[in-house]
Order: sequence, then C-alpha cells, then structure tokens
Amino acid sequence: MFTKAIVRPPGANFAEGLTTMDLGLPNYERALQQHEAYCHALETCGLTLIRLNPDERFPDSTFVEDTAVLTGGGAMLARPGAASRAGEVESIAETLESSFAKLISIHEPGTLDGGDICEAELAGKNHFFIGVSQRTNQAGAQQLASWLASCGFTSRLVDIRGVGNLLHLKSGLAYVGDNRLVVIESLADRDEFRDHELVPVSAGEEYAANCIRVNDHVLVAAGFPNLERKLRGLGYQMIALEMSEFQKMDGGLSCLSLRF
Ligand code: CIR
Repeated sequence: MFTKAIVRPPGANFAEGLTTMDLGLPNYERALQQHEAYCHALETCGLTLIRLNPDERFPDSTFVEDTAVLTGGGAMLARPGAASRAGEVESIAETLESSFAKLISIHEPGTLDGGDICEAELAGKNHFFIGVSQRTNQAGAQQLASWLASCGFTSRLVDIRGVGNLLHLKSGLAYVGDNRLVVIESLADRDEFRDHELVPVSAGEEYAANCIRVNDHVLVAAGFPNLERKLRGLGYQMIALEMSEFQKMDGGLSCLSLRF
C-alpha cells in the first residue's frame, strides 16, 4: 500500500523543458488543471500528498519520479541522464530526508532516471526491471541492481536503446499487480518478462502504457479506450486522466509523482 506521494506542479516555464514530441507547446493553465486533477486522483486512492512548490530553475522538475527510486528497503537518489535535470535531485533529497533514514546515491559514471525503474513482484517478492536507456546507463543500472540485491530484492536489466523513441522503460511498461505487466508491442517479446502475464497495448495507444496502480485503482491516460477497457475487464477500478499537456513534454502519469 502507498500512503504518500511527492508532487510538484509545473512552473510557468514548463514549455522550456526537454521533449522529443512534435505535439506543439503545452498550455500552462491546462497543465496546471491536469496536474491538480492528477493530485486529486492520488488523494482518492488514499494518498497524503507532499506538495512541493514549482521550481522554475528546472523546467522539467514537475516530473519528480525521475529524481529517486523509492522502495520498501529505502531510497536511492537518481543521477539524471540529462544535464539540465541534474540539479532537481537536491530539493527532493531534502524532502525525502524526513521519511527515509538513509539516502543512497547513484554516483559517477552512473546515470539513472527514476522513469527507467519499474517495480514489480516476482513469485510474491519485490522485483525490479531496470531500463538501460538514453538516460540510464549500464553503470547506473548496475549500481541500482547491486543496492537492490543488498536489500534482498531481485532485478533484471532491460536494454531499451534502439526501441523506437522510447524515453524511459516505463514509457512502455507498467506493473499493475497480480503478476501483470502492461507492455507495448515492441517490448512484448523480451525474455526479461517471461515470468509475468502480459497485457498488450494496442498499436496507436502506446502512450497509455504508462499507467499506474495506486492501491485499489489504476490511473490511465484518458483517450485510450482499448487499454482502459482491457484493464477494467480484468477487474481493475480505473481512473482516466487528461494528460495532453504532459504528453507534449514526453511525460506520463508515473513521472508526476514519487509514491511510497
Ligand atoms: C524529460 O525529457 O526528462 C522530461 N521532459 C520528461 C520526463 C518524463 N519522465 C518519465 O517518463 N519518468
């Protein structure tokens, strides 16, 4: 069960963040509304929110998930693969200090973005998929895997470099509980996922793969009816959220919070 989440609304210069999308500039007012609806959904799922102030020093800082990996064994601070995002970690570290006794950090030459880390379960135990991507390098992935092993958790590395323009592993993969992974077609045949039941995402709905299970609900981006229907059919209580302005900046539902 999650009880808390850290969130940070986008700042007024949100549109100056990094993106590979060609969907136009985000509308700031709409982004704030979508962010507030997201916060409300997390509260509906029973979470108490730690709301940070917007931070215009870092236009991508609303995507708090990338700055840390939070587990039942403790917290690890990330070392973002994009230089413009490196400074985001400091204020998240200060926020996490009150909830986690010890903070470990990814160190040079490792880089790692939280969006590449998908926590799942395997045979009833904590298990992590670690994406090696444009942002998370082999050294960063291995540092995390070693620390997870020291906590008693298993992990597998998933190299997603060269998979279309997938930014992070969780841009195409989500664990929704019950041994099920929601996965885009281009990752579905990976041997790393052999022990899980796969819920395939239809062509054209790839963005919706970044859904999140939060306690008794699954949050999914609005406008992707096939995946929503499929998950509802499997018995999940769904909350669909408008995400258009964050999608323009390469962000999805998981990136907007750090849940623990
Ligand atoms: C970036 O490129 O870093 C941001 N514009 C989007 C980050 C999205 N984060 C995530 O998928 N975990």
